Amino acid sequence: MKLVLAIVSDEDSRKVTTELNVNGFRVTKLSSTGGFLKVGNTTLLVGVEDSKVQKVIEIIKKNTKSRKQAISTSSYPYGISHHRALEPAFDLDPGTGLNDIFNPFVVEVVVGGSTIFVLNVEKYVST
Ligand code: 2BA
Repeated sequence: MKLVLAIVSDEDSRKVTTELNVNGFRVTKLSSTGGFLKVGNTTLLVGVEDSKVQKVIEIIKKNTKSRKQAISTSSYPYGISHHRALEPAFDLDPGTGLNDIFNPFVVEVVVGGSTIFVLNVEKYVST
């Protein structure tokens, strides 16, 4: 048995859980918060036989979509502005190279449709 742990956006969570239920999968939904953006997302727990893991992943992928989210560099730690995932949307001091030191600027982050982990389950008890 496996535990599929999937982090999805709040916007997609209803659709995903409904589709999983309709296909016979039991789901637990947890409210979670992304460590980077500090905004709410949803963590889904799905306990499933090994042979059905791929089906669960397909349903999650089919019912989630990636989104762009704009954030200000002033709201995350120094140094992260150089990360590959962050593209400046506009620069307050073009050409000076000082922009990310003295002026916060807005960057867009692509938040994936889903982040999925598949864990081995040692024991499953349901009473
Ligand atoms: P957050 O941690 O809020 O991250 C939101 C998005 O910000 C990420 O999207 C990624 O595009 C970007 N990001 C995250 N950390 C970054 C960093 N250090 N530097 C630059 N950009 C960064 P996703 O990768 O699609 O992740 C969406 C959410 O899934 C995350 O929200 C987090 O809650 C969860 N997640 C993703 N990978 C994880 C992992 N390896 N372990 C635990 N949770 C994870």
